[in-house]
Amino acid sequence: MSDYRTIDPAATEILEAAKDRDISTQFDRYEAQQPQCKFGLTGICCKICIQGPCRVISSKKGADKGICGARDYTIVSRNVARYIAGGASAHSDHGRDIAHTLLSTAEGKAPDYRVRDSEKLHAVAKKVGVELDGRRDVDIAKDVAIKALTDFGKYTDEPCTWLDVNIDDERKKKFKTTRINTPAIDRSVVQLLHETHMGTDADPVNIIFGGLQAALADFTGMSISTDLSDILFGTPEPVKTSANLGVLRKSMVNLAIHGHNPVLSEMIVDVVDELQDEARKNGADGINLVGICCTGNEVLMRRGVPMATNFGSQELAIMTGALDAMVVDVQCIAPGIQEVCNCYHTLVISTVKFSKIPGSAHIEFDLANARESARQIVRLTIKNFGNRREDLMHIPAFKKDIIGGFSLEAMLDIFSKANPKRPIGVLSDAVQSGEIKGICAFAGCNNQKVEHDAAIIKIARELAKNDVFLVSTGCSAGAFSKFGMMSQEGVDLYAGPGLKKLIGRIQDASGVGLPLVFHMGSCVDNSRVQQLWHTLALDMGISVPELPFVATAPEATSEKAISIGSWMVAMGIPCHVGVMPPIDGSPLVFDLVTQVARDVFGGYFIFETDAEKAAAKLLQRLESRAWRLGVHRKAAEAYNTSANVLYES
Ligand code: NFS
Ligand code: SF4
Repeated sequence: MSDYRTIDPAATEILEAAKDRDISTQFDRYEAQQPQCKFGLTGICCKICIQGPCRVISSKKGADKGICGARDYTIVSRNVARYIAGGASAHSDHGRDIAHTLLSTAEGKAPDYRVRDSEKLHAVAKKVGVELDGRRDVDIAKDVAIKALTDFGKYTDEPCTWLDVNIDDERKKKFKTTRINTPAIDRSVVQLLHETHMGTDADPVNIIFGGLQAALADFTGMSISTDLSDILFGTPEPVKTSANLGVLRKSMVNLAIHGHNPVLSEMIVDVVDELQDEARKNGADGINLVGICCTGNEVLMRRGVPMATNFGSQELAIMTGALDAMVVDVQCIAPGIQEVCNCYHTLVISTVKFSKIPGSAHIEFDLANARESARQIVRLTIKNFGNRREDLMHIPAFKKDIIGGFSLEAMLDIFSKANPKRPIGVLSDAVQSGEIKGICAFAGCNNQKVEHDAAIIKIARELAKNDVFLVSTGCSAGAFSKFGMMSQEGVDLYAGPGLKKLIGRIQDASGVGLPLVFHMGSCVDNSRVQQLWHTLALDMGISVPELPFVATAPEATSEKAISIGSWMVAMGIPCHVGVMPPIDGSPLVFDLVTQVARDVFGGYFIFETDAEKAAAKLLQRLESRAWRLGVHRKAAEAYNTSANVLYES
């Protein structure tokens, strides 16, 4: 591990340059928090009522229960469930905002927005059962938006539309028999908070299943978010850009957009062009827009905006002294950024009523007047350019070229050049023939408990070498973009022979330069990852738990990461997490999510903090699924029957 607990050369350079200044970052504060409380680390601390905190030790008589009598398994499962409720709230509230924006757009109440992707609108409308024939796009959009908003609060018991239309019959049946179908997003979250209230559910199995229902609500919310964002802002297509702190420009006004929701950031991208002259008049060479975290991913995917950095190093973007403003909306914005600004001229501008940081500027984003709000933000940034301190400027020279923008639609379009009749067959045939071992999706965050970006890169290189096709979202995608793994160069350097052959073949047929790791978007775009495995399984005539498809969050951090992992498991995907979440205080809950889940759903969690071992485990899971698939396919061919639906052991 380096002195600075990061493998990112730009981050190391900034931390080194600032080491004599009294600036606290997440890297320092992690050290300051050591040792962290073991009760909290293992999940056996309960603060759900104010008789607590109760800290239980199951082996110690008298201390083995909370004051109310709650045992370790109740406490651990309640804590985990509440993480999921938090994650589902964040993702789905984001989705709700996009749905409101689409509705307001259709009703003429958000005049600065329009439906940019009519094709996607029609595809989504068809999928969710909105009438298309002879209707105008605004009317279709209105019905789609209302249908999406209905998924949040309907009072009937049938599953949410955006869940039901996106999964296969086998999963529908599974979710029905396990009673985790979510009938309404808000209801599932509220019910889970109720279920985990002091003195309601004490049964850990029941609580975990309640958690899974909320996790499916999380999935529903993020599917709405992806679909409706594509309708409003366009479905991503391959786009070239660059990543890491070297994307900041010394002589330009540098504006970073950080957070999650593309409603604001898309408008900023729009107005930046019209305000370039104002920046020039103010002594700059123009405006340079860069992204951080998932807002960064959203505008990278659709508009090719360069990615400055990911979650773990967000404060370091300010410590370049070159950032004139950081505009933030919601989620994953470290409050510590404001304190760093005390030493630099950077202005933090918050934009959402319920997401403020003491000391930062606040310009409330107004949907009805979006363009004007965005102009105000950019103008404030231009003005702040004059407050720069040359002596504090330090832009690391690290920057990598990347190609992003791989929505499933874009991938299938590219694949269609190699296989016009069955585009997805490009990938499924490669799995069936053994050319590749399977697919791995990298998701999730940075986590100070481990070396910044290290495990993400290490596991991916190991899997690529072993012919695993890689896709990524979120801050994992941020890591890959900074390390040149979302470029053609990445294929040359790290792909094994089968993977190289496959990517080369698609590249030759399509004429599109392809990366080692396919950037599928922000964290809500894990819905795209789900659609990828869903499409693959349908094409191969198997169920998801049979598919050689795994997921990993080497640096999972947020509640959202936990809810994503949980619905992936419920959908049938083995899901590795590289940081131990607080559940090992209850062996029962640990077994539930790592073992029992496998029997019930086919998916399960794999907790492994060692990157090398994690890669080996993921490979082993892929190989065992591929082997079974081959055995069943051969049997099916020999006896002219369909392939067996069987979970792996
Ligand atoms: Ni996902 Fe994206 Fe990053 Fe983690 Fe946060 S920005 S929504 S939660 S930290 S990947
Ligand atoms: Fe303690 Fe029970 Fe209250 Fe939790 S709910 S803090 S275990 S008394």
